[in-house]
Parts: sequence; C-alpha cells; structure tokens
Amino acid sequence: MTSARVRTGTVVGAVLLSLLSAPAHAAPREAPGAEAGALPEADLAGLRGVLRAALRQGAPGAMARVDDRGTVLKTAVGVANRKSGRAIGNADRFRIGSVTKTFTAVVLLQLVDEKKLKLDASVNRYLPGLLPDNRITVRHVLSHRSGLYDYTNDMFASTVPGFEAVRKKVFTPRQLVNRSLRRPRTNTPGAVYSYSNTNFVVAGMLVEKLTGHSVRTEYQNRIIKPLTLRDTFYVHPGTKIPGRHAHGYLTPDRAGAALVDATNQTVSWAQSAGALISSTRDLNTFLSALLRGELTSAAQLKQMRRWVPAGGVQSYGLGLRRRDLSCGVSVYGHTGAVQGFYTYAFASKDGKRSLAALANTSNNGTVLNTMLRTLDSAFCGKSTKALRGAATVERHEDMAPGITLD
Ligand code: HEL
Repeated sequence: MTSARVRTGTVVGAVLLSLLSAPAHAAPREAPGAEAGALPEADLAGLRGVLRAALRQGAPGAMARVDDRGTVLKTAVGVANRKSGRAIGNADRFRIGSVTKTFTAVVLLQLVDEKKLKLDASVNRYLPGLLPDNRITVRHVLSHRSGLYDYTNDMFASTVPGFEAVRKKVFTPRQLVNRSLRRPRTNTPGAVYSYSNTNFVVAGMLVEKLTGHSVRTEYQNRIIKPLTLRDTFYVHPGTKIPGRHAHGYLTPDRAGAALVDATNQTVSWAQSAGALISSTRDLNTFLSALLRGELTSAAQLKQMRRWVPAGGVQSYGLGLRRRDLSCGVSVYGHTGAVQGFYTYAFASKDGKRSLAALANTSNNGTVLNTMLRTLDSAFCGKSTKALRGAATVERHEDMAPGITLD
C-alpha cells in the first residue's frame, strides 16, 4: 500500500457550485468556470479510502493519480499480480477500455481540422456501402447517436464464456460492424444517445480509410509521440501488455467463483473502441493536453464539447464524457471497462487538474461505483464526504434517451 505527495501544490480556495438541474430534453447545463485554480484541494486521504473500499469489495488492487499544475498525488493499494503478490503502483500499465474512444475521436477531429473529413457528412460518403442508412453521419457515430446496435451486448451476455470465446480471436472491423447490422438499429440517426462500441469501430475504419494508415500508426504519430506518452500502446492483435503492468481479473457472473486472469487477450472485439494500453500518468497527460487545446483546434475541441444528455449527471460530446459532480463541478474524460480493468480518466475544464484511477477487476458493479468516488476526492476534495455512497453508475445508464442538438 503506497501513497505519495510529490511537490507541494498551490491549490487553494474552494468553489461549491450548486447542482445544476437539467431539463429532460437537453443535456444538463455545464458548471461555469470550474477551472483547477478554483477547485477545492484534492483529498489524498479520501482517495486512499476509496481505493481501500474497492479492495474490500473484491478488487485485487487499485490506484489513482492526480496531476494539478505540477503537483502530483499518487496512491495505490493491493496487488498488481495475485500469483506473485507484487504490489500495484502507478508505474503499472493497464488496459484502458473505452478511454480509447477519446483517442480515436481526437484523431478524427484532427482530420476535420485538416479538411479531410466533415462531421456532418454521411459515413457512407467515406466508406461507401458500409452502413445501411446514408443519414448516419460522422457526428452521429462519435456521439453515439447513430442507432447502430452494440454487438458486445450479445458477445458478453455470458461474461466468462463470452470473454473466453473472443480472448484470442482476431476480427476485421467489418466483421464487427456486420455483427451489429444483424440486429435492427436502436434509433433513427441523430434521434437519441445510445452507447455502442460499433460507433467507434466505424470511427477507426474512417481513420484508416482517410489516412491510408492503421489506427496504431495514427495514434502513434498524432498523440503518443507528440505527447511523449511512454506507457501508451496499441498492440492489437498482440495479446500482451508490454513492460511492467497490472494483471486484470474478471469477476465471473456466479457469486463466489474464482476471479479469471484476463490480462492477455487481443481485445480485437473492441479495437479502436477500446484496445489501448496506458498508465495513470499518460492518461492525465493526454486529457490535460486535450482540454488545454493542444491536440485539436479550438473549433474542434468545441465540437467535442457539444453535449447530448447521457442519463443522470452524464453528458456525451464527441468521444468525450462529461460528469457533473456532487459539488457542482463538471469534469471531462472517459471511463473504461475491459475484462479485468476499470478505468476513470477525467480532467477539469481547463485541463489543469486531471485524475486517472484504475481497479484491476471488472464485472463488479460495486467496485465500479466505488471507483466513481475517486472523482469526488480529486475534484471536490473533502467537501463531498457527506454525499459519499450516494452516486451509482452502471453500464445501462448509457442507454438513457436524449434529444439531438442539431
Ligand atoms: S461498457 C461501459 C464502458 N465501455 C463500454 C466498453 C467500455 N466495454 C465493453 O463494452 C465491455 C463490455 C464487457 C465487459 C465485461 C466486464 O465487466 O469485464 N462485462 C461483461 O461481460 C458483462 N456480462 C459503458 C461501461 C464505458 O464506460 O464507456 O470500456
């Protein structure tokens, strides 16, 4: 169990904005001016408490890192590897699941900046005949409003057998899209938010078509190299996490059954929707850079931050989630759930404070809900103690209906 505060920060002051209520037909209003300098000081002891709770609830290990204008807070509890008993630490790499979607969206928005792609053009304009409806636009795909069915609902209906059936498989993106198209669309294009991995498989296909390169090359050249992300890799169809890493432990559906070490897999079922590997440091660097406007033009960042209601305190932009915290602060980033790993990666509006947190288990909703509280500790500080335990998340909150912005 470790905890460290590196360099004393100058985080001062507190702003407790009242909770903003959302009209049913639109994304809740964004908290104004939630810049890092106005936030309450991050609560390291609270963060450690959250991680310890995750351990009690079944996570073998958990860790979190907060970066705030040169100050780094790090804490970790439990193990990276249940066999060897090695302690988990923030230097461990891990699978980030759908936080990958933010990377994929950034690549596409850079292509918009380069005038190679139009957000409101039909996907079929770039990938002729791929989708059965010409009305599905790039924007619909990036904001989960295409209506394309999420093929992983069927794939992982039964958790461990579903995972073992695809652990070593290599799919083409088209095969994944075809799995989705066997099912009816969930909504007319643009009508509502309905989370689907299919959207970001299509996004990856757009990247490859428009650049003539693999998504791996584009992540590398456009994000990983410019930001010097030393722990971030796209190894698909490789199955191993390079270097020092946390093992990921999948929780079976049957209560009491032994955890399954799910570390090694192709993640081919997700690819550009969820196959990246990273670390807490790299995720904080990435999200900070994104929100500071270092990865896209201001105009494209604004597009990423056009919100669609995504249920409760959540809104979705383009490959970007917004969460409105209990202290009235809005934070921006993504969550990830890939077999064995739960990730939270969020930053303040100005990108100056960021949090990345990981529990090395999955299919354990209690742990997922607990890890959500790392956001309160990181961005609301001690001010939210009374509210702890109130917030809940689950995969299905993503299925909330909303209304289009355009
Ligand atoms: S689910 C989410 C999260 N996203 C989506 C994506 C990701 N991950 C998946 O689609 C994997 C689903 C299976 C995960 C598996 C487990 O817990 O390891 N669960 C089962 O097999 C259940 N039967 C919306 C939570 C996101 O936050 O965006 O990552």
